Amino acid sequence: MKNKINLIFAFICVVSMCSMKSTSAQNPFIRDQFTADPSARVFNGKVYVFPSHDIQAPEGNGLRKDWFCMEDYHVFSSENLTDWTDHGMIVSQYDADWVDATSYSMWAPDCVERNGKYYFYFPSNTKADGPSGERGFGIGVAVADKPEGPYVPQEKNIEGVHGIDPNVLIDKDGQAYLYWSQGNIFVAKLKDNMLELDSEPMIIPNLPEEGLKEGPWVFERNDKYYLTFPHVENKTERLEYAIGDHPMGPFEMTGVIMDESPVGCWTNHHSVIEYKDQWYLFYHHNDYSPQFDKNRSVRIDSLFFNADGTIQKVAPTLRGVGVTPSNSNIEIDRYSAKSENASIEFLNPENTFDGWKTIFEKKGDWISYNSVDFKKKPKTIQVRVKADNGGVIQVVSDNENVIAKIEVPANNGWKTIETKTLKSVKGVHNLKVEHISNDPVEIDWIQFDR
Ligand code: FUB
Repeated sequence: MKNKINLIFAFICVVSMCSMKSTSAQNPFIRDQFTADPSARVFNGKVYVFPSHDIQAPEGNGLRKDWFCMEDYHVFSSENLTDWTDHGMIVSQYDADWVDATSYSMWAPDCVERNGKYYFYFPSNTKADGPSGERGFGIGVAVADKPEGPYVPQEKNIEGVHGIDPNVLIDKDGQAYLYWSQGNIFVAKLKDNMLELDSEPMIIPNLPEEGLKEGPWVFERNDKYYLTFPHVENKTERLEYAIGDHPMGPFEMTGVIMDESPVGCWTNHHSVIEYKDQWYLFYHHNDYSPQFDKNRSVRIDSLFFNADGTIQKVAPTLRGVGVTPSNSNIEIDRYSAKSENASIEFLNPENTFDGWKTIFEKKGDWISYNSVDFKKKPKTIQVRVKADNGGVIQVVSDNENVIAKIEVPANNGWKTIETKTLKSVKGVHNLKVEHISNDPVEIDWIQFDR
């Protein structure tokens, strides 16, 4: 009996050690590691995100310092798109017999559910002497009983598939299709076992001929099939789409979902899901690594369709999606809008994962942050702030009530100031933080009733 109790205790400890919770309704939404190529899926009423896991090339093994470097995958889940759980590492390059474990090339994956099993598709460089005997990028599958794993990789990669960026669509009639890229975008039917091709790979025609195409993501809505993919039309990737009446096409090029990164992040890679009656675009940007665009971070924004089924272009935001509880850190640097002179900088450029701060240089600077959820009327506000000469800021709600005025004493370091609120608010509100004094003020976060 005692042994049984010890075993249960050990199991609970292992499970809780493997799952880390963090709150972020803002972009980027994974805050402690680089993540890219987010494939989002809805399983059992929750959103699961299967991203690539960018790292910096380890020293001493001859890897290029200026290239993608990925050793393993984690999976993340959320019910509200605000609180994210990291379920830990699910597959690494050392787990699959066919993977060249010196290549660090675990690029963009995908995962689908069929008959209660979870099929995780991932590309990597193959071993010269591996089970398939072929070199180059192959795509393998790992299978689990739960989205969080444990996943068991198949011994061989999928025969007949050479390339990267797997994506799987299971159509309404139960037929599964595998899409991938290698210069062009390919499609083939999958057998019911989800592990083997059931048709010859076909290049999808009628897509742009010039410029790299990769990262296919196919979804169905109102009997139309959307083939979405990153494409280099000019200098860097932008997200484009084509529409067809069948999973294998023909598809007709229709438009752009997201323009090129304004700061030159070379890749973008995305997925599209509907969750709780809202469509979302998951994509990536190099938020935590502005100097090196192969260390990326995943983001979410809402996506909307026009009445004719075309997709409205998505403007990337820092605010992201979901509501932010009023009693959590409200990172106003992940703003909804700001005045021209309000600026954002890293708190600590040496460790960008520490996050950002808002800088108000002049009187009248402001920043707004939407969808803060006041479950209770707040009595106090806390602000982490820095102001060498002191200053005053105020927080205004969307009905123009000044909720709080915060007098910041002169100080030369970060301080958390607490002040009583002036007006009560309840429910979900958009907030505006305004600088109403003359000297510079820097803000890390605000919070109510800490
Ligand atoms: O993450 C490595 C590669 O960069 C992906 O496979 C591509 O889609 C691009 O995002």
